[in-house]
Amino acid sequence: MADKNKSFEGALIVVDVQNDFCPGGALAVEYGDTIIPRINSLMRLFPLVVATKDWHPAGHVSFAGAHSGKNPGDTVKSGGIDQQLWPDHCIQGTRGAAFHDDLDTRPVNLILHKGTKGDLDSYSAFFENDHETATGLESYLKGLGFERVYVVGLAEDVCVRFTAEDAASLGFSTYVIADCTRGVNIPEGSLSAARKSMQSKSIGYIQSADLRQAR
Ligand code: VGL
Ligand code: ZN
Repeated sequence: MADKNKSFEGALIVVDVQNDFCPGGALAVEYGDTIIPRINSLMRLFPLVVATKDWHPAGHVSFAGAHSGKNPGDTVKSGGIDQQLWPDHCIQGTRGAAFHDDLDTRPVNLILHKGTKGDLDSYSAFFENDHETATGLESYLKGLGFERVYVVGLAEDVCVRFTAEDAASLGFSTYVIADCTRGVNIPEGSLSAARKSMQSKSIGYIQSADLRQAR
């Protein structure tokens, strides 16, 4: 997998840079779009780029609208899993589910759709929320010889967090690039809890400038 023209041995995972997670979207992350120019320039430094899309069928189990009397922020039990409810978002094929127009998709090697089953959510790019059903990304990356991943995108306290934590537990050396991610912080406190949890799992927090200097 070594590509002498690229700076890093690791793969870059760009999580859910979609319209619905950016200002004006159904589940907007404040300033979510401001990370995109930095992600665009970083992608060029990596030998492999994976981009994920949250890609839900209409009526998905994570949608408050699919549970009568429930609101975003409530939690329900589904298949023995605590499912937090969100506004309806990233419905397959809609404008909200499309990548943000500013994201340069040309360097992307693999686009992974997740959360595609109606009754099971998937925050992580590696496993669905039953923590058993694999997406295939582990085998893909390991099959190509990657041992290190860098995670960027949206939202820091949800899909970036669970992607990074699964990567670390699968044995990848794992970094989150702090200025290339933003949190939704729902419920309040979720972002600080996520950072604490990631740090306890030996996930490195770095700045994109550190990466450029490491070249
Ligand atoms: C996400 C909430 C629900 C995310 C996806 O991409 O972080 N958050 N679905
Ligand atoms: Zn979702």
